[in-house]
Amino acid sequence: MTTNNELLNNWVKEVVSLTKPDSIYWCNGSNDEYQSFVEKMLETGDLSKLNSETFPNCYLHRSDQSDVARVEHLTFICSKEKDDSGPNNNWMDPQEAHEKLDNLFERCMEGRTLYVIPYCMGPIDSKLSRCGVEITDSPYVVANMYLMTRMGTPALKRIEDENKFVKGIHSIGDLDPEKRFIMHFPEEETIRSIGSGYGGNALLGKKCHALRIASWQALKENWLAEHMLIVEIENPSNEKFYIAAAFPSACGKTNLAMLIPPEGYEGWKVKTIGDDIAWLNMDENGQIWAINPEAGYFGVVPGTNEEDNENAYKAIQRDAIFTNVGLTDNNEPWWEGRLDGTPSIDWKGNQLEEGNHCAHPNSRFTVSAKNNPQYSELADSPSGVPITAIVFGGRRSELAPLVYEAKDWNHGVLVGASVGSETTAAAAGDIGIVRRDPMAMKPFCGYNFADYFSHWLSFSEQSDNLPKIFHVNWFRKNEEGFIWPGFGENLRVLDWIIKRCQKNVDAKEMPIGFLPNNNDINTSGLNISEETMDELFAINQDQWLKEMDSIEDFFKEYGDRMPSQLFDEHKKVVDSLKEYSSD
Ligand code: SAT
Ligand code: MN
Repeated sequence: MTTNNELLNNWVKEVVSLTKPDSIYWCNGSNDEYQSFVEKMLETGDLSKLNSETFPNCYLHRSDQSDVARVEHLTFICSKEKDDSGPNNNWMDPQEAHEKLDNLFERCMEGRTLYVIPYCMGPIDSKLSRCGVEITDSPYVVANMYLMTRMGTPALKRIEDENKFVKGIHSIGDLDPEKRFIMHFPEEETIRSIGSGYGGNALLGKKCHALRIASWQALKENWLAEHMLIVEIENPSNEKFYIAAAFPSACGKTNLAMLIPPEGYEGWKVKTIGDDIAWLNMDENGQIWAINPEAGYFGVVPGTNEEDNENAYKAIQRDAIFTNVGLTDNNEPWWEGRLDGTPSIDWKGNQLEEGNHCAHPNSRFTVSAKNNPQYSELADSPSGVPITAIVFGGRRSELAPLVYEAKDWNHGVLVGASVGSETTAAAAGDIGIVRRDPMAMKPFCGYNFADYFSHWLSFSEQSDNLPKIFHVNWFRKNEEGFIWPGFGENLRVLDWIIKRCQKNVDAKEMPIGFLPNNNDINTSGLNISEETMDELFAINQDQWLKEMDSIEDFFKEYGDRMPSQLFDEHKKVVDSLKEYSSD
């Protein structure tokens, strides 16, 4: 044992006696250790080495073919009271869940090594950070946790000082989808996951800890754990702004966080604080500060290229683990959207056949945040960064305009709570169906959404210094496809958002919120006509009234626990939509 901490030792002993591993290894988090894990996996075939001239220190992992995404139907919140988990979660009685899992975990590590990974979500020296320990039998998980979190000796030291940590037990089991479960016990601050090696199911620091368990803790302790990127934007006057933005999985959070200013925006600088998760805390002046609890990116590979998102592309040229991509004829990773290279082998390891995907649509890269050319040093700042604006968004081919601003915080909570998005490959299930995904937290809120909305609303009573709230939609379509060019051009929209926060520009008051006045979105240098901009901002009264009906139906699923303020906000929008005519 490498710790004197009794709590940790006793827990590890307990897990050992249940799972019966052949050996136990405590991770120290060093680079040598990472390399030794890589070597081990190269031997077992868990990893293969990619072209070391063009992709130095990069590896390919092929997962089991049934294990390529999160599995929401097998993910449970096992709170003592069913209602605390809410209609937004699957629930199981904690005792029943533990019994079920004890059976599945029994002897599951026979013949394997049990790895103990102490980790810290957030900068090691930040009081906003929280620690956890993940026990796993997967070397792939250890290697990914090395890239994604601050793990090893410094985290263990903090755990010993605090005598407190979130407990995560993971085993790949026998990868049988019938015996796959991702269970959370919020009152025990415990996570138990078996049967999957996929990121969100197995890297327990990420969605399981930093969102599901942390959101529960945040409710009790008056902060917020959110599915948000954090981006730093400096304008030519050297003023800095920090924007936190929530979009569902695979809707471009990583790209927005790593945005490259387009032509005409010389003098602007963009840096990344985080690409997936933000922990938001209010200070004594009512200002919200955010930290990124993670230290690396687990990003969608397809679509990554040097034209659309050069930073992401550069970040994965070295020291990256690729999961479920294809291969070129010269052993480079290949994916749909790569601009060069000849695809040859698909993600399953077979000769690529016409009509098949080369990379899996949810293939991922894992890479340290420090590989990002625009990495912000402030990602390591213990106090975090002060948030200027909060942005919500979804993937909507119709309805939602390019951008609008909520009228105030409570209306902004309605806007966030109403987010709808077309489903993507990040979760198992049908793709392209609109579903409600409040604050992009549907798969990740560890408690009842009704309580979550109340918690969000409570901030307006505590501060009059809160960020402004906006909604964006990069994905509106016409007959020709996506109307807005997206990627770096999205800075044009953030530019307007910042001007609104600085009170530098007026806006049109519409039933759904404030919309930019004509020509206030800078489109100079963009090949986009005024008519097309009008299309991007068109508000269709009928469609919006239907949308508001569907939002109300969704809210009603949450019954009496729902805060009445949210219905008041909803009614205000509906009343004003009824008065509004599109022509
Ligand atoms: O859940 S993951 O973190 O693996 C990916 C995602 O859906 O955001
Ligand atoms: Mn995510």
